[in-house]
Amino acid sequence: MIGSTASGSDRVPTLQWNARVNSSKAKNPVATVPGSDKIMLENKVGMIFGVANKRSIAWACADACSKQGAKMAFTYQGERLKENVEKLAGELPDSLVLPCDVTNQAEVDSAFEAVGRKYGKLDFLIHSIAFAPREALEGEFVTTTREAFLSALEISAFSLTQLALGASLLMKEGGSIVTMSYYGAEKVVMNYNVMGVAKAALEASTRYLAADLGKQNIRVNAISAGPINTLSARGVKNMGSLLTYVGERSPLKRNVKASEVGNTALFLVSDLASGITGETIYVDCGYNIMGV
Ligand code: 1JT
Repeated sequence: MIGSTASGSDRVPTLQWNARVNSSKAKNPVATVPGSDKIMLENKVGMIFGVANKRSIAWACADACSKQGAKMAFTYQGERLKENVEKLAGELPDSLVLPCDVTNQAEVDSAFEAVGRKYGKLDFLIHSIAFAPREALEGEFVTTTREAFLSALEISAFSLTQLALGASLLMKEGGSIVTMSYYGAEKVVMNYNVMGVAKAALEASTRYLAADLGKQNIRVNAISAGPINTLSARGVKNMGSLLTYVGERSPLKRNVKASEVGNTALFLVSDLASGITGETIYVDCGYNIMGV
């Protein structure tokens, strides 16, 4: 049990480990509202953007949501990733796999249409996509090309607005949208460069979308995750030393795990977060609070 229990009308939802979904061997146990014995995302439908392989943050989110009963559609970008995503999604009941390159509006429209046809509604969307040309994530920001700037901002930031509009048409009973950001949105992180500018736009978009969609009971939040060794991160020079640096300085003295980001996404898409919108929540082992 986590937290305290109160009785009668003072009863505040606390969290308890759910025996139904957590076997004693479960690597990443998940929490549910006690007393109810109900799973958190029963009858909920989600869409997950950004799975490349099993180490993806998007997959960690899907895994946490699936353990709480959600059904999900997965999108992949490019034929190269199709097989990976089909294999992973194939492990989950009632899943759907769709191609979706966010620079192609027709593909985005068909993805939402397919979800509408299969499930008849959408309850949550997890946006975990970003792109910048590799050269743009090295050296100085001042040399960023127009092309690199525009593609990074289009794919990493504009896509949230684009997907939020599509999702809102299917979120008839309200919903929750979660996106992934990084500390470089707020402070200069060497080499993060144009991605930092894109993530700043993404976090601001989160607030503007939250303001617009609140009247439809759609919440929009960002998770600012600490660095994680994913496929995207592997393409980055000196990722190993960044992980060591952050791991040594964070209050928890380690790097964050993808499963911890996944569990936070689960919380944000669940009713436990019903009062939270427009926020950027750090899931970074506390790194961002440190001064010197
Ligand atoms: C992208 C990549 C977005 C890597 C990303 C990302 N958001 C966080 N990371 C990890 C990272 C990358 C750098 C960094 C710190 C963390 C790669 C593909 C494009 C999208 O700099 C210190 C460069």
